[in-house]
Amino acid sequence: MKNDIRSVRLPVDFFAGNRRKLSAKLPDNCLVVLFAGKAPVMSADMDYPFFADRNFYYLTGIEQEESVLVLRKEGGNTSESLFIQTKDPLRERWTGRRLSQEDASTLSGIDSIRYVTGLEDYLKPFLSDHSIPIALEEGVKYGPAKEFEKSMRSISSERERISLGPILARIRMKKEPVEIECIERAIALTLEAMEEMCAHVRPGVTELELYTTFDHALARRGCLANAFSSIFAAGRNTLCLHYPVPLDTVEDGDLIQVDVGGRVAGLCADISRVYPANGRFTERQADLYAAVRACQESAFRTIRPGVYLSEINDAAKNTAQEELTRMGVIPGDTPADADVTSYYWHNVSHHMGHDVHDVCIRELPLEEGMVITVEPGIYIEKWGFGFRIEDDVLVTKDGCRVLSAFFPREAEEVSALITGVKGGDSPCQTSV
Ligand SMILES: [Mn+2]
Repeated sequence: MKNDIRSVRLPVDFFAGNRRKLSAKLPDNCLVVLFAGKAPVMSADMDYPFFADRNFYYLTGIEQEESVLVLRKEGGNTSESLFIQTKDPLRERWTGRRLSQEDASTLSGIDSIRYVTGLEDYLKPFLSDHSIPIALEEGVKYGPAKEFEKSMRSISSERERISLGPILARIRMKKEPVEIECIERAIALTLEAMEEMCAHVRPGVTELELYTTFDHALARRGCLANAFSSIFAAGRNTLCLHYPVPLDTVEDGDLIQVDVGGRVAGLCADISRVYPANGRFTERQADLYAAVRACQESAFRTIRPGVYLSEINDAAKNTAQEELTRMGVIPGDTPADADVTSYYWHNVSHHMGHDVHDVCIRELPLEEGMVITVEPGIYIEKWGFGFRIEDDVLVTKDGCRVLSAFFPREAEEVSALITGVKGGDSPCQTSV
């Protein structure tokens, strides 16, 4: 296997650097309190698997439940404290090893590691002084961050609160080179698994076999938490964008929409392809394929620093309108007929990073070093199918670089991948 990602981690300097970036954007005298979170209850005594808040991970490199980061900026200096669960041999017998203070310090680069049982006492003097602004995550839907926000609102309405979300979104939008390397690695991982899965595509296979083949290929390479739940949808199911339960059988003549992403050191990939079950596109399918690819090329041509996500979307949507008119799907003789939104269901781009739909401020223009997806989709209900083709791009000084360009994307290449007739090598380069 080319890509074993079990030991890939972001370096401790990365997390320390992120804390410095945040601190530089905060006013003096403020206190940051940020929670890793807690696994939500599924039912009875079952929890969902725990997944640390991405802002928390971005600042600490720690993924352990109930951890809390406290930063105190005073006189231009910022002191850092990380609170973690206490060691508990009985609990650890059930739920696995907890980090020691030394582990937590090594992973995060934070010297002061304390136990979360002491958090309340530690915060008391700061919280009783209402002149200290509190920086926190607002609008979190559940868990300790929500409880903390509620208590901050109730104990003092006059205290200044600083919302960390928008500040961290601005920082996270611009990727460090080490993050881009991990994203490239996640893309390579995804495409290796996609290639393995493609060997199973044929009429009569189930969506489930393709789904599990893909996820198994990721897991074997050490990726146990995908960027998101893999989407495998055949035939009419392609008309459901986030098709959730892949149990149907693939029929001869069907298209199969695949929308998948691996994750490396927390960073995501997000790639979509569409495959003909029997290896051959029908004329109509090929026509739509050319249309969606044309939309994608319009988007690629638009991307450069200074451009807004809405402009990329306008470019792709205009091409969709032209292509739908060319195909005769939109008659184009009245403005009402020409309503492209009946076929163009979603935006073409989103930022991608530690979250697959990464935090961002959509009103800010693109800058060099940002990573976005380009995923135009056209869905034609009366034809019984529709699809998107999705690649991930890095914004460069004067345009963009398609990070997933090395993987088969043209109609003939895609067909060749299914029929096994190779049109050439598809090397999966890795660089981390
Ligand atoms: Mn996407």
